[in-house]
Amino acid sequence: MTRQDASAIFERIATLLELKNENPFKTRAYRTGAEIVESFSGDIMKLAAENQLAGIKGLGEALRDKLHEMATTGRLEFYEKLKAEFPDTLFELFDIQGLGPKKVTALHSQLGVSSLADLKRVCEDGTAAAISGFGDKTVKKILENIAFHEQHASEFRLDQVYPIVQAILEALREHQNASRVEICGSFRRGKETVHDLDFLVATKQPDKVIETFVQLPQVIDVIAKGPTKASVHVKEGLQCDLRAVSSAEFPFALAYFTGSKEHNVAIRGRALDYGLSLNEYGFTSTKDGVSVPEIEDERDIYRTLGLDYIEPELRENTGEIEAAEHGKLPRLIELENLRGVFHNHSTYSDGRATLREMAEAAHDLGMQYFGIADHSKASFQANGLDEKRLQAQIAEIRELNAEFEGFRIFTGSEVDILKDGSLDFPDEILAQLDYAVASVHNVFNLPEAEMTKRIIKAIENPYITMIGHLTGRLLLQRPSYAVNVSAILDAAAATGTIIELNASGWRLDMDWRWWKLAREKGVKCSINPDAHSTQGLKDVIFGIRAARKGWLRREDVINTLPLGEVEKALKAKRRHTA
Ligand code: DGT
Ligand code: CA
Ligand code: CA
Ligand code: ZN
Repeated sequence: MTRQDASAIFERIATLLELKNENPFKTRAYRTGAEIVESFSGDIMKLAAENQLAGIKGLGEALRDKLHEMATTGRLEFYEKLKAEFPDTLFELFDIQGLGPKKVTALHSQLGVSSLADLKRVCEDGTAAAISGFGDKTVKKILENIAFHEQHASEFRLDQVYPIVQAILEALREHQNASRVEICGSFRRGKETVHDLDFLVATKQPDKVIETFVQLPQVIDVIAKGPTKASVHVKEGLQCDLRAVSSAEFPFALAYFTGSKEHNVAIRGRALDYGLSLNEYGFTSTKDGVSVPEIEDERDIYRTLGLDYIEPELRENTGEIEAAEHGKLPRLIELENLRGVFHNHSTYSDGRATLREMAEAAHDLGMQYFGIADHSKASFQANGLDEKRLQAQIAEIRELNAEFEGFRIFTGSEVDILKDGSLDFPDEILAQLDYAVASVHNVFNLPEAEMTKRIIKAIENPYITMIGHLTGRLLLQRPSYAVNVSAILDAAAATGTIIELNASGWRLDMDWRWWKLAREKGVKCSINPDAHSTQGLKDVIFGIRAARKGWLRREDVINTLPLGEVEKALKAKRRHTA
């Protein structure tokens, strides 16, 4: 069981106890426990398995025992029993945005709502709007959120599936009969959400590998099992397919099942021009005098067709084939290129680790600098800082910086863009910072023209170094607010304002589909984890995947610059406009 699973179970327990009207202190303990498990800096599941959890602040004996049980048995008796007291369908309600435990409790106890279908019915027939805490407006919003949720049913975010992919790849690679193992499909292409996971193995003994696959501990049920392929469900209904092929077929199957379908179609068409027919098993000659080449890996397939190797992230048939033909493919950024991060939070605002813990974690990850951008005062729900607390933070950073060598903490702020486009801090305050990230955190319902004007006004401020999570989307949960991204990019290019690629698996905002255009306009990117815990710093990997999918190179991303050069990049806009 992963720490994410354990944390999610504590979170569920808290909500179920709330539904049962249990003691709020007990509920609170589970919720805190969930946060600690999620953000603890060491290997908490290993410690739990070895009974080494004593002394972790906020984790009482009852929760320690439960973690131990989960880490050693993979389940929790207490949770199973608690869950059995409620209908299964009740859990559907928790996936609807804007429906917290309080509202769920009210709907459940007053109207007997126990499923998504029930919820829809009471929202549509007016009964929900009649109970306290639910006006017409709330009900309308809930119905919108249900519709959005249904549109994206059976999709999963990259960060949700990432640990599962790692675990399954590792298990298959350990198999003595598997010579090559890969993940294909949308996951390999770095999509921000996926429908299912497509694993591929090269083996001489498909039956043996398939038997191992269907018996993996993650598997909940087996959908289908044949001599060369199998499909299973893992948690929350996520489907995983495995196909077994021979070593000779492997590169062809890898290319085929990586997709995208559109890319495959174009590549197959190109092969025909070369007198070759291409499918998931291999090449066959379609013309006299054309012989089938020797193929060992995907690279050879592309080479045969007169193309440079196309990285999986680029295989969307959006110009990559032409670029590969003319030697014009970008050399894509890699995780190792990142030298530091901006836009992170600490306990000064809504982060779970102290400034020192965050900085040390960044240092331990091999970064050369760490930027702190806690919320500003208008984000009161996130414990935003006023001027005085910001000054205190700047003073603490100065002291901490004296302790490090070859590593620096930059002072920043994630300053709110207010409704009219003005900023939550005056210029005199912003001028004291090394950089500022400006973000929209409220009033999402403005018309597009007004929202665009609001953000452009912030962009025109010389002290705003970059714009945070440009469109405000939460993947699979909340759509973007209305904003003219193309106009924003023009304004960013004209002023030298950086656009963030927020690397949180929930956001991946600005979306990869915009980055190629942004790059062409000369807009620079900053890949920011928006970390609220030391663990959260590792989310940069999702940002890197999205950046690659957006055709970005090392030189397009400012936090690839080493310490000593990045300071200049942060100040460039001020010098030109202030
Ligand atoms: P998703 O929806 O997130 O699972 O996206 P994919 O791309 O992983 O789609 P999936 O799992 O249905 O299929 C995996 C790959 O297999 C897909 O990217 C391309 C290939 N493929 C599947 N069906 C077809 C097809 O009918 N024609 C072609 N050319 N390729 C296909
Ligand atoms: Ca797939
Ligand atoms: Ca599939
Ligand atoms: Zn934010």
